[in-house]
Amino acid sequence: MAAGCGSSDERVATCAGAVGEAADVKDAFLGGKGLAAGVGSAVDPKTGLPTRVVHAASGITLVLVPAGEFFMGVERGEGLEARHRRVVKRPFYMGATEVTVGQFRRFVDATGYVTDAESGRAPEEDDKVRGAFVTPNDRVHQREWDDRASWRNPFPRVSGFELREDHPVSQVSWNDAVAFCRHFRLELPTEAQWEYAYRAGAATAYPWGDDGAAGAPFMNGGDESMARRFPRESAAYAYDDGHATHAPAGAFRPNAWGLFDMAGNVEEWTSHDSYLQRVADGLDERAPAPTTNSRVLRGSAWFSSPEGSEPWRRYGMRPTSRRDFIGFRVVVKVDAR
Ligand SMILES: [Ca+2]
Ligand SMILES: [Ca+2]
Repeated sequence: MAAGCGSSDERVATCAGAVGEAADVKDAFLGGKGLAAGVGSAVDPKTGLPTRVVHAASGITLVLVPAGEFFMGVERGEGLEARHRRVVKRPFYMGATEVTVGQFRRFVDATGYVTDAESGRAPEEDDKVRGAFVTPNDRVHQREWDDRASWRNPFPRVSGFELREDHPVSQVSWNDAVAFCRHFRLELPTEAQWEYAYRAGAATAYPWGDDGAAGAPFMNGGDESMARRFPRESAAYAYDDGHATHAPAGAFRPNAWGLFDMAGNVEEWTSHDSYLQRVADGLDERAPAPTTNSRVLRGSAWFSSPEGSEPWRRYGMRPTSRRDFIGFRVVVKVDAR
């Protein structure tokens, strides 16, 4: 619409009409999704959509991720992680942060939803019904089952931990994340959407360049604060980010597209229904039907290092799994052009 606008009176009139039409489409789209333009939002010239929106019912702020293409995976990788071109056909909105405890509480308050960890309806293992695997008080990497654990109490054995409303929600299964999304008419990102958004246009090994260590300011990881709190651990890297376990969402530097905590804090469920399959046609459609009882997690966690937070890393867990290092963020598809 911008090309040629203003070069004659007639064209100005045409362009004004186009602007009005785009605004109507934009408003209808946003309203239909329960979104409103966020404070300080700009307008994306390609779509006419605000670059920053708020989903009123959940309180989630989302940022506009442009359409485009990228190379997914890693050059030296094989099979599922092998480097391949990927097209993201449409822009989408993605949660600026992981879903927080407070946002998840809105869902629970509205629906009375009981998570897998609380109900035990989806056992993790035969003798592990209610609860979740948790971090012991003195170490991180040998988790123990605890039937008290849930999103309300993610670290029942870690003294001194105090849950905050702006912490990322954790101890939520894939089933719980999907229930949250269904209620609010949001979605989990596909693997392609997640990796594309994490890379944020960078063609380097990491979103912040080729030096993994330079990512420390972007993430809450397994730093010296973690090592001090858990005496049987050593820091995964030489840095003090000030947070021994979870950090409040959005506490570190965002990536180039305004997304926080893509590396670190909690790993994030994707919509990908199968760990084994990926869409092979180069497009960003949703994953094929489930073929395994496994779901894909993306991103790294509060015990990870920036070097270990490569964009291509993917992990498989059962849809019933819950951990204190697993959460999620949401996306909204953009249908308006
Ligand atoms: Ca930390
Ligand atoms: Ca994360």
